[in-house]
Amino acid sequence: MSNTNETPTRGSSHDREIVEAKVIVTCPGRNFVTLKIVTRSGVEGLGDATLNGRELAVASYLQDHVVPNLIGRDAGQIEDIWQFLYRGAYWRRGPVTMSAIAAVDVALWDILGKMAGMPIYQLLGGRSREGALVYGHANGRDIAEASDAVGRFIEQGFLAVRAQCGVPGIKKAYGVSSAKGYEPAESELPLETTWNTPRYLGVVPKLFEQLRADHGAEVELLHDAHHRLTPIEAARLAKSLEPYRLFWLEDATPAEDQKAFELIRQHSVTALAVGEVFNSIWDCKHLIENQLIDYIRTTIVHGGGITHLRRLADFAGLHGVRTGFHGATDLSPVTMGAALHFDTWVPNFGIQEYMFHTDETDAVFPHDYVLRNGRLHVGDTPGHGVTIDEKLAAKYPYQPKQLPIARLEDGAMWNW
Ligand code: KDG
Ligand code: MG
Repeated sequence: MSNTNETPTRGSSHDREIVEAKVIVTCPGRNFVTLKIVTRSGVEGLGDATLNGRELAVASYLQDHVVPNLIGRDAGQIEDIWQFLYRGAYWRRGPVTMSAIAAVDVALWDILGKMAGMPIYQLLGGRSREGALVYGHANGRDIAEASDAVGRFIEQGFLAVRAQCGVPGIKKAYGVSSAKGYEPAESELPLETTWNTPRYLGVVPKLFEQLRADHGAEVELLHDAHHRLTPIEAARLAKSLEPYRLFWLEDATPAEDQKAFELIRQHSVTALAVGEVFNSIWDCKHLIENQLIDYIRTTIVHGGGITHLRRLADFAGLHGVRTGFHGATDLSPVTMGAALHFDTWVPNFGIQEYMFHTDETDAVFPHDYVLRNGRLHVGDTPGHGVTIDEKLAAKYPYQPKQLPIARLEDGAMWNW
């Protein structure tokens, strides 16, 4: 069998032997790293390994250290291959390792789905919901512009919208973009931005007061502080946002220090989300078992794939924490497809972030998920339903791009 669009027979372990694994780097508007695994019977699986601003590190990790280990293995042994790559490297965790493992894992789940003739959500245990509630990104240079942008999302049928606005005196506030899409990795060397927390803390409650006045009580509103605050500043912001009932306040403070969230919780009932930069269950163990957060943002590509995320989500579910997967445009449609299968199944689903990819990206990665009435729906294509047009991908060579950095007004480095 050579055509992966057909449903192959289940096959023996001989048929499932991995005969090829190929790393594809392409830049249809932004960089993506994709792993394609092929079995002896010709079944192909795709996994995303994109790590924004550090793409080539993961490409090399895969090409030089993972691919030689895959050839000859049984693609059906997803768990064993995961454990082999995690334990076998000796050097556990970290974004590069876990993104590489994720790419292998998702490609293998894709192959399994194709061999079984089933979409991945079915393999995970079946549908728990019709579609995954998503939130879009609205932003504006000031409060009025941001409110207009939220209004446009509501008109398009979005039920949940993340809102960011400019901060007076700050040239490039996080999440505020003049371009059509949000593409923060803009330049070969990092763009230097400045940051001023008191001014930010002054403007955000006013933004949400205006949004509730303009758009009513029902629409779900979200906000991302993007790691900018100290724990006590984060507590102050969370408390000041209580009257506007946010769906969540995201990344209020960097969570390497998981205990910092105790302080935020002591002062506020605003729902908290964190974890898009996490890559292991161990990064959020204290946060989850002490119920210091409400949503975990770690997603498939940076968190070791479906195999590890399933463990994380089950653990979170025990403690009343729901999923809210990262879904910015630097995560390729392959991650979005896999994440949506997970969202369709996972019992403790909360929400899925969704930003539109560019037309160029969509053309390189044809997919079967569709947006309807504020929810994303996966199709019933076996596997995760996302493919790659390799000829088209080859027309977009890698472009070195890094994320910006932030400095305080006195020049000291801060968190971007
Ligand atoms: O690569 C960094 C982006 O993914 C990040 O800045 C986006 O914070 C983000 C979000 O919530 O989508
Ligand atoms: Mg974020």
